This record gives sequence, C-alpha cells and structure tokens, in this order.
Amino acid sequence: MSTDKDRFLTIFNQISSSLLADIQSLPGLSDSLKSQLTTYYSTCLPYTVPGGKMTRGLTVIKGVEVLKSRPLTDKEYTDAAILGWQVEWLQAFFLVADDIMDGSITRRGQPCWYQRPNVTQDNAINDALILENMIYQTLRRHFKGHPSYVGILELFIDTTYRTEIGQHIDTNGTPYAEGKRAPLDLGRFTLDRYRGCVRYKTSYYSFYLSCALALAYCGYSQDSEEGKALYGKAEEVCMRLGEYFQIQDDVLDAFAPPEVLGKIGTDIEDAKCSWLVCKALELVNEDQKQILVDHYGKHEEEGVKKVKELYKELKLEELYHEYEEEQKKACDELIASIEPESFRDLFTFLLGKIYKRQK
Ligand code: DMA
Ligand code: MG
Ligand code: MG
Ligand code: MG
Repeated sequence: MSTDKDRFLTIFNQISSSLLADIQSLPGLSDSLKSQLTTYYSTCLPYTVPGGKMTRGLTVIKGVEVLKSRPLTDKEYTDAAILGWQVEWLQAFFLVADDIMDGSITRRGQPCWYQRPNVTQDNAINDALILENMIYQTLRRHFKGHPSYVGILELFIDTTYRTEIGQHIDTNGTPYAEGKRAPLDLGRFTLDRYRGCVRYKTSYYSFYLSCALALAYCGYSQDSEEGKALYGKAEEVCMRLGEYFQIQDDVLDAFAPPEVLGKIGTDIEDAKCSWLVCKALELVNEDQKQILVDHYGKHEEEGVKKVKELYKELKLEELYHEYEEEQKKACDELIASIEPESFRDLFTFLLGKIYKRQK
C-alpha cells in the first residue's frame, strides 16, 4: 500500500539525516559546538515530527497516486513522501508553538516538547522556527529543479500565513484594550467567529495543503482552467472536512480520555472559542450562563468540572453525534460531485480517517 506507515517513516529518517548533516557542515563552528547541535536536534526531530497519525503526510502520497491513476514509481513515491513529510514538519512547527501558546502538558502521549526537562521555553520557541525553516532546506534540496518548485513554495508560504491568522483569532488576540487583553467576553463566542477561526487555523494546513501539493506535484497549475477547477473543488471539500475535524478536536478536548487522545484538554482553562462553548451559549438559560461567566477561562479544576457538567446537561455530546452524521452525509454528497471520478478517492480516504475518530 502506498500509504504504508513504515515505508513512509524510512523517508523521515533520510530527510532528518540530511538535515543533521547540514548542521555538521555549517562553516565557522568548532567540532564540539557542532556535535552539541547535532545531538540536540537528533533528539528534537524524532520527538516533534513523527509520532502523530501522519494523515497529512500520507494524504500527499494518496493524492499523487489518485491523480496518476496507477501505482507510483519508486521516484514518484519518494518525491510524494518527501512532500508529505514537509506537511508533517509544518505541523511539528505549529504544534511546538501551539502547545506553548495553549499551556498544554502532553502531546502524542508524552510531555510537550517545551515541557521536556532539558528544553526551556526559549529553546522551544526557537526550535519551532527552526522546524519551519527545515521545510525550505528540504524543498530546496529535492525540488529546486522541479517545474512546480515555486508553486510548492508558495503553497507552504500561503498556508503558513493563513494558519497564523487562524492562531491569532484562536488566542483571542483581537480586540485589545489599553495595551492589555480585554476581559473575557462570552459574546465573542459565536459560530461565525468559530468558522473563521477554524478555516484558517486548521483546514488549510490540515487538509487543503496536502491535496494542493499533490496537484502541484502532478503538474496542475492554478492558472489553467482544468487546474482551477481541481484546486477549487479540493478547497471546497477540505474546508468542510477541516471544520468537521476541528469540531471533533474540540469535543475530544473536553470528553476524550487523555490516555487515548494523547493530550490533556485545555480549551476551557484557555477560554477558547470552542464549538462546545459556542453551542452552549446558544442553549443556556440565565442560571446556566452564570456557570460560564464564573468558570470559563479559569485554571481551576472545580470550575472546569462544572463547565463540563453544564455541557453534559445541555446534551452537547448528543448534539455533536447528530452533527457528525449530518456532516458525513454532506461530505459524501459533495465528494460524489467531484470530477474526475478518480479524484474522489482522495477525499473518501480523508473522510474515512476522521469519521467517528476517537483520537
Ligand atoms: C490546532 O488547534 C491548530 C494548530 C495550528 C496547531 P488546537 O490548539 O485545538 O490543537 P490541539 O488541540 O492539538 O492543541
Ligand atoms: Mg493546542
Ligand atoms: Mg491552539
Ligand atoms: Mg484542540
């Protein structure tokens, strides 16, 4: 299978060996300094990059295969896997930063990178930046002569920007008063804000980027008529899948067992514009609303428990299950409208990865 994880992981090892060799060949640094750097990043890379579900990376391979409508040659597989790993590197960059921003404790079943005993928050901020830069080192090494090189670079640059806009909305960064963050305003937690936030912080990098990279690698340009239709359709489906995926992420944040999810939820403490709080605010009476006023956005165990009890009382999990079935149906219908028919398999693959996911 082209989406075999072990085969994909062998490409990770090759990419990371090259990146570590780059460090070894940096000019003007002593051997002992270079060896310290290599030791540090030979821990950082396997800790922060693989270890997730790797769906974003595998999607690029699946996409190239679907577009070629035949098994890939070794060269095509390797190229697609290298591109796929760059999406995983981008994800690692965002997650290292996101965990600092969200004050998270665990990720993928282990301490967040910035929480590791030998890593300071200062280290981790810079590591996030280095992880991002490594994407461009690897792309240059493998694709500099490729006809789609510039298109591929632009996809990464544009997606990064969009995700950062989404993260800004997510951190409640706007508006602010007198140089300080405004006090918690529950009125901000509307589905309209939610949709904008999620489209930017999640859908582009988690779904659209991988599909668009497959298109770019296969030679489809956004400027051609045929290309425009394919990128456009991919975007339409990916925006829907991305919103559905983030709503799942929000529900799992509150209700999934951390040992299954691999991370401990922080959305209530962090006053996130979560789907749950948006829905709750649509349904609450005055007394119930007071629970949110008193306890949302505070790092207090008892208060967080009360908010979760309110979510249960409002039957938000049941509401979510209904939503999930509606989304599944709507996605199936949307996918069935994609032409050419062979391109549909890519989105069916993605939907299959997320429908009823537990982590
Ligand atoms: C995910 O938001 C978005 C990015 C860009 C990482 P999140 O904070 O809900 O993700 P998680 O629940 O994995 O920390
Ligand atoms: Mg987070
Ligand atoms: Mg976050
Ligand atoms: Mg989350």
